Amino acid sequence: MGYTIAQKIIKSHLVSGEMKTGSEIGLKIDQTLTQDATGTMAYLQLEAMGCDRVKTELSVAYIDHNTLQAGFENADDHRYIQTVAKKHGVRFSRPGNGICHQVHLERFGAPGKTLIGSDSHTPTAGGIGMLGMGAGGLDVAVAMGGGEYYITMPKMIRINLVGKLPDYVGAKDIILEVLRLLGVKGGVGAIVEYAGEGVKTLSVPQRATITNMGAELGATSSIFPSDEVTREFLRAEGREDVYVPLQSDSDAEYDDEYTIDISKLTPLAACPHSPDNVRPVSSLSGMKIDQVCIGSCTNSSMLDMLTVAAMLKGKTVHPDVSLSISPGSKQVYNMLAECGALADLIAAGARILECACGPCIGMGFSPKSKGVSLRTFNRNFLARSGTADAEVYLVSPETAAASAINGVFTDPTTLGEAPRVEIPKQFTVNDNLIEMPASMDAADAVLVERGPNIKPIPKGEAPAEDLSLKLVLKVGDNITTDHIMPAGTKVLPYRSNVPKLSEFCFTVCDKDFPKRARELGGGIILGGQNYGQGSSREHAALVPLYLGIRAVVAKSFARIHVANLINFGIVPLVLECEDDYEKISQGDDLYIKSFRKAVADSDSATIINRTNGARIGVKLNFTKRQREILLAGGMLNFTKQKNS
Ligand code: MIC
Ligand code: SF4
Repeated sequence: MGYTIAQKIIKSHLVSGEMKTGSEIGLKIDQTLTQDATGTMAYLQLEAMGCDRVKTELSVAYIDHNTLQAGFENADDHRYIQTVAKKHGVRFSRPGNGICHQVHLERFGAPGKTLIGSDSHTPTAGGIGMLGMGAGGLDVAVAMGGGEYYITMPKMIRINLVGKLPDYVGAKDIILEVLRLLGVKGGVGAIVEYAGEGVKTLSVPQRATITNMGAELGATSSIFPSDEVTREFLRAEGREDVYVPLQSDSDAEYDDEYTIDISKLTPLAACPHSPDNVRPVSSLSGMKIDQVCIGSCTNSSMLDMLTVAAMLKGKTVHPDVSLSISPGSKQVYNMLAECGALADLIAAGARILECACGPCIGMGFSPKSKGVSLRTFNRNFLARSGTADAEVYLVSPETAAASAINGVFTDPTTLGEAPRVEIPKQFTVNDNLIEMPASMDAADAVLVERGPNIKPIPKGEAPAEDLSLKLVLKVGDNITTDHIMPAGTKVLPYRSNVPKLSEFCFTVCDKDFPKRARELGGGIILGGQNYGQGSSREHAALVPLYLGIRAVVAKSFARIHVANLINFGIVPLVLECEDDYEKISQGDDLYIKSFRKAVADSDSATIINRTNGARIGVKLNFTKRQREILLAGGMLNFTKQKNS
């Protein structure tokens, strides 16, 4: 039997385990990336593990999330990351150089290689035929130290693309269609591969829009073949030398297969508050809008920006609409300036932001109360924009630009002839904002600067003999990491300060949660399906740990989050029978006899609800490695014990 693209990359990077769907495998990681909102923790952990020099082929530290610098906190973190990167052999992408995924695609991504990043949208690299996966900072630190990255061997989903996109329909509409088909849980435990004739019609940035938002399917990764289009992109970046062709074998087997005729697609929008709540733009036409934001790692390439500039040229943004544009990288920004398209955007009245995550992570540009905001981003989770009652719709740059001009939701296909946009054959390459690390000899002399915002990482604890704790919070299905640990201007500056962050934990769902958890000295959380979807932020585990959470019970968990819980010694327990969710209420006294023993060697345990007498079965489906980590009270303790 032949191999899929992903299986080929996995096979050539397999260090441990068997390539059997559902079993744990350990992979050699060629490249890593971090960003500043997760990076401080990752490097603190690298230091705590005693690793002097990274062992990967390439590791890059980006500054792109926390660039507002409303106080000293972000700037402190930037300087810490800059100095720690220099000392440990990591390249540093300075603030102003762009969004990690966009820059990585442009300057470092390579077909056939593996990449993990402390950001859930790391699969963007799949647009160039690279196996990119999002991970918690601790897993990235381990990979930087030369350790394997463990995943569950994914199943393979193939999506055949047929035809060619019509005018005004973008790559974003393809991935929105996939989200409509599969839903936010549809990719869990899977790698999504794109194939078929339609693939050839899509440029690398378009492919990257699709693989980027594969994160919203819950997929482990998404990937395109590496072909002549890939080679052309790499040539334009002056990096043709890293090109290798990569296709699936004709007899490769897939677990699921879908076909999308992209020539029949119409503009789509993901409606509040979930990326899979997809409807045709035509059904929303005429709805009054207040804001449009164009950018983010999903839609900020030269192609996206040129398309928007061509649509805005000679027009004025509607008086009731505020339009922000953030190009994805300095390269894109520079080229927009060089070709004059930037002038068209400015003239139309767009508010041009720096090339960073910006409004996507709630760093400014929050909509007005009950505001309707159209965004070319990838997530429209409740309150992520910074305005709790805002209605955020995820759309393509084409729909965004058309609507910004008209002041109402506008289907761009109604606008007449589409502008023809050509991306340059050669990109402007200037890596002057990427700082090289110190040489081995000079590394000792580099002083790592730690500002007062950087606080120690909370320590995990080994599981108690018997677990006896209260249910401190009960939440529903599809709880995102933005619910658990919100972001935005007020919170993000404290990503290196867990005690301060804890004041915001779960406040989107229940503003009293931090106080209650503190008063009770911690407890257990109960969730529904897909608990912890969204971001890779390990703060969604670290902060509950700090508040004394020892276990989370749920109907099911999202991949990266469950790994983060285990890494920090919080035991994830899966309900054997989903209906038992009803048998536990907030405030109940829960008891698991011989809890520690169950973590050590049992696949199941029974929670006794001492408040109502119910007995609830839970599964502990852990590998031997995961049990050892949990018993040690988390990965850092585990690594220390192993090394002592
Ligand atoms: C996001 O899009 O939610 C983020 C911010 O990029 C996160 C990382 C973080 O929380 O720092 C992600 O996607 O992993
Ligand atoms: Fe940044 Fe938004 Fe992309 Fe996350 S999804 S990396 S916040 S641009």
